[in-house]
Amino acid sequence: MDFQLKENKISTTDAINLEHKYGAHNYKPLPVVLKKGDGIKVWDVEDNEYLDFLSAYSAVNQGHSHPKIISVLIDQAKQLQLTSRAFYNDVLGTYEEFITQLFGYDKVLPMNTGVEGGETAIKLCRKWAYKVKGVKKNKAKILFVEGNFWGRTLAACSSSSDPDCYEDYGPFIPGFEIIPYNNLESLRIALQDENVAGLMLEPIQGEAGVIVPDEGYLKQAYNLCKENNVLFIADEIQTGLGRTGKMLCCDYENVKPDILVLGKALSGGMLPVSAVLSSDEIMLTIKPGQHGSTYGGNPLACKVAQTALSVIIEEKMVENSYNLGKIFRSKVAQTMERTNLIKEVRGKGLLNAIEINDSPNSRTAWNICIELKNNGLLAKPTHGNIIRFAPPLIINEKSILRACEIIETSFLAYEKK
Ligand code: IF1
Repeated sequence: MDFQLKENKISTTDAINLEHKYGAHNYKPLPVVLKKGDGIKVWDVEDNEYLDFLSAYSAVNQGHSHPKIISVLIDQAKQLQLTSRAFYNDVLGTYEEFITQLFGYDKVLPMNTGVEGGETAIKLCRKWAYKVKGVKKNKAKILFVEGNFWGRTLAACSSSSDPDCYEDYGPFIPGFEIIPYNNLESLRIALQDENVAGLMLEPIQGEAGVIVPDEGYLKQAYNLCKENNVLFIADEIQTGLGRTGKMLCCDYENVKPDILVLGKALSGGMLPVSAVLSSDEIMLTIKPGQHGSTYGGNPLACKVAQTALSVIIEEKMVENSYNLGKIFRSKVAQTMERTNLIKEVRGKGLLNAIEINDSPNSRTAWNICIELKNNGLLAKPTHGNIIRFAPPLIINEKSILRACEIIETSFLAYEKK
């Protein structure tokens, strides 16, 4: 067996066939094989150029291969990559000070993937329930909302309302209750149970199809939680870090979550970095040895994350996201006048979606994404007939207008077929 790394030159067909033959079939990717990314663009193995309108599900808010993040990655990789938390290191404390002061929290618990951040938030909430709120042992309940998505672990599956996420993965973790999203009455009723310790939700639901709740929902949900001594946990892994036109989506309603979960673009797409931020009262319920991870808070991740956060601020990506998102939605609204295929365009900042005027299980959204790909823009359907459009936050007006042209051309061409 020749274990030499295969030469990079590979055809689209060969690359797809290799993945099909040797890889698990847990995804159905669009038929494009990427080999390079730079800023808002990616290139496939046939050297076709695309505007990336998925940004790796909002992990690449800062654009592909951001030079400052790459430079820090390389320098730190040459210096010290991983110590484990068995020892201190000269990077973690500085990063912890930076991120806690940036978001206004006492402490941060550094993890790796987003779902580990969600798991950490749930463990903190349960610890707080027993140690502070006084809920009876193993009776703590956490509320989730229909349409939520926070990852693929058994806890995430146990709190999911989506059969694709939980089917055949039982038995499920107890103590989770699912209530309707964007529905304050159901929350008020659920909070009557004194064992409820937390509510975890996305301020805009990404996977569910960029579901934007009513104005005031977040604030009133937060207030209901406070009135009932329940923790408001915001999963800002996809909506955070400028994606929706504010640093955090909760900022739109001046809601300060009791526990804030960040991930994805926290590393600018370089490596998995997540973070859970909270108060001393909540965070210090976890004692030494009661939670952790091999890579959590590693020096490489900390340096990359601090730079990834800094460039968002230095390059005014939040303001750009807000302004260009408005242009995107207004341009697509004009396209809506010219085609029957678009039911709605919605979102905030540069987290937007087009809902197709067709049944959720039609292949229209997929076929339109193929049309978009052939015209130089990469996007992917989320649930059924919804296409998410989420470019890196560094995109400029010229490119957003180019993207809107491609979208209009693709929809009109598809409709004619
Ligand atoms: C897949 C979805 C997006 C997330 C929110 C936590 C996590 C995610 C709001 C977990 C992750 C990713 C996972 C990826 C596809 C993608 C996704 F379609 F699955 F739902 F973005 F919408 N909270 N979302 O969106 O973070 O553990 O993955 O780092 O699993 O297919 P992770």
